[in-house]
Amino acid sequence: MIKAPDKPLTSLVNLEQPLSIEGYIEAGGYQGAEKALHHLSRAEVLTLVEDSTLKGRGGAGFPTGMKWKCVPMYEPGDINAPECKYLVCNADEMEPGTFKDRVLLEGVPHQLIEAMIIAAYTIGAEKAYIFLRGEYHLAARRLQQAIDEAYRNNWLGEKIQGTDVHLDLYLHSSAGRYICGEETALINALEGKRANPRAKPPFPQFSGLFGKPTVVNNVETLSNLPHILKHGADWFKGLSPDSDAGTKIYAACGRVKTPGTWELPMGATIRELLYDHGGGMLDGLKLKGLLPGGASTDFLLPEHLDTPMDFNSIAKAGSRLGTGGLIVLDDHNCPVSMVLNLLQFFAQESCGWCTPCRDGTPWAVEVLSRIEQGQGNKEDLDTLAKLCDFMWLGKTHCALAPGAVEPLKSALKYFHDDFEQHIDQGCCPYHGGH
Ligand code: L3W
Repeated sequence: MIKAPDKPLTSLVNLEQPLSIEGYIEAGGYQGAEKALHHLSRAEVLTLVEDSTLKGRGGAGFPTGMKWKCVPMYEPGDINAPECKYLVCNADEMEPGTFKDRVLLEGVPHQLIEAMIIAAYTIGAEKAYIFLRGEYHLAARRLQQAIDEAYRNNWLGEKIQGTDVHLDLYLHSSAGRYICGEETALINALEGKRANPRAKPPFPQFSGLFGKPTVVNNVETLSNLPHILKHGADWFKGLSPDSDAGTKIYAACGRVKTPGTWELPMGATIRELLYDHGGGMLDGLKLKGLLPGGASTDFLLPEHLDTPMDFNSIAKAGSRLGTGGLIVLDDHNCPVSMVLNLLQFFAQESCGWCTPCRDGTPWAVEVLSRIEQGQGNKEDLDTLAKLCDFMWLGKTHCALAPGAVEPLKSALKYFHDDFEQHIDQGCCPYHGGH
């Protein structure tokens, strides 16, 4: 009888030396894939994943089963069937303040490969790609080593473990742009094109890589699959007391005592993360605000500390769970300077396709720089508010500019006095000007 782990994603993580395929199998690895390939039909695996209510962990929280269900399925011999379908793992982890997938990529690469076998089998893909952040060199080495081991042990390639299932898995290291984390930009990059996002619809499940049905899932999302297969949908739902099932790899960074990552039941509160795991603020500093899920989320305040870190609760508090990586702002750090720093990142990473993003993000940088240097005026605050509207959802080609707006808009709301003080005092009250 296998004991079901309460931290399934990270229980086999070893960042010094990840398990070889033999070690992973000895620890119960590849049993989920074995069950799927030998004992369950594609439709049964899909039902299991739908029943688990697993939601995407890359930032948007889209239900995984629903995404897979969109992929057209064909009977053998159907002349309308595309000659190829693809599975892509989005491992382009570049969101500022987000380093959760890295733990899984470096610490337990076989878990991801097993997960991809299960996902590819379910959607009927025979080719799969891991699109990896360019700077993740150690992860690249460890993943390639694990892929080679999986081929040697017939967990990849032809007739996997004596079945009719075939899967080729390729590792692709990104040339290094944040926008490649957007699934359609990622697909363009894989095709060797400039990484501009495509218009959606069509969603990749219908027309993705090389125009074929393609599923793109995040590393953490996929890594849940072996465990759901092994222990079932009810076990997965029971991991969390919350409406969102499973665990979540949360993180905290900023001036906290012990920054890091922790796998906890979905719905752990911000307070638990920050104080029980992150050790609280460094001595002498007070919490002023935080971004709950990477740089492209709205600020929350100390009054939100008891909010559960799940999709609905964080949305009700006025932000997004995003990647679950807290970026903490303390009372000795200038919020204007922090938002300027984030906007500089987004301006640099804009693909330049649509006007609101191409022109709006550098414009916001210009205005924020002026305010931070003590050369701003009251009209600049109106300009920033107008820019937030100009770059909002529905007016842009993809989510990059609206993501950039989230910390800016919420900083203007919550830290308005700080903006005013810069203007009134003619310098940064935190840094005393430049
Ligand atoms: C079929 C529909 N499929 C949506 C699918 C869609 C995609 C998934 C989520 O951005 C966010 C972004 C970042 N029929 C569908 C459908 N889908 N409607 O569901 O789609 P979407 O458009 O809601 O989001 P997205 O474009 O995937 C993700 C935010 O995450 N973020 C950034 C994370 C960054 C990383 C990283 O560093 N790699 O994870 C943090 O919050 O701003 O808003 O698959 O096809 N009707």
